Amino acid sequence: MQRTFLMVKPDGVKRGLIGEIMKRFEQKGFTLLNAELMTVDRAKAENHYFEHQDKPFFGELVNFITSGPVFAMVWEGENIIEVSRTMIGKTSPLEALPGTIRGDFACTKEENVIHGSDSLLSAEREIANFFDLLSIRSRDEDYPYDER
Ligand code: RTP
Ligand code: MG
Repeated sequence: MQRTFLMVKPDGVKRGLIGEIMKRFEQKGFTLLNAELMTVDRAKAENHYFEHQDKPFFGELVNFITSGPVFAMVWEGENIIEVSRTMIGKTSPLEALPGTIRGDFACTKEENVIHGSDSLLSAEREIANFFDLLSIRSRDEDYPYDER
């Protein structure tokens, strides 16, 4: 069982897409462990996207993520990191296929509705950046979260 960090970005929140996006992950059979509507300060945004700190779009990316509330979520499920990335679709609108979240709802590379962790390591790091780890419990009581 894996956990991942998914976040409806400010454009998705403004456009009223939270329900549509949550519905897709619920219908897939994944389990929601925590969620919060929050504004992201610059430190948290820079930490979240630290791997892109030397890219030319880094400043704009941080401006965008801090521009309005995001809906931060922790989900759990079988191979959820890879499967959720498939459900989200490619970064480029030229490559994001219909049926994926970005394919259906985004047409720019910058304002692309949703973020999803891309590896086990980034999932753990991103969850810890946005949530108090003690607030996230597996729904399966027989599988203590701190033994994973
Ligand atoms: P994310 O991290 O947000 O889930 O997106 P991703 O893995 O599909 O894409 P990534 O390469 O990690 O880029 C992170 C976010 O930066 C913005 N971006 N802008 N202007 C550009 O060329 C450019 N490239 C990337 C996008 O918002 C992308 O989601
Ligand atoms: Mg990424």
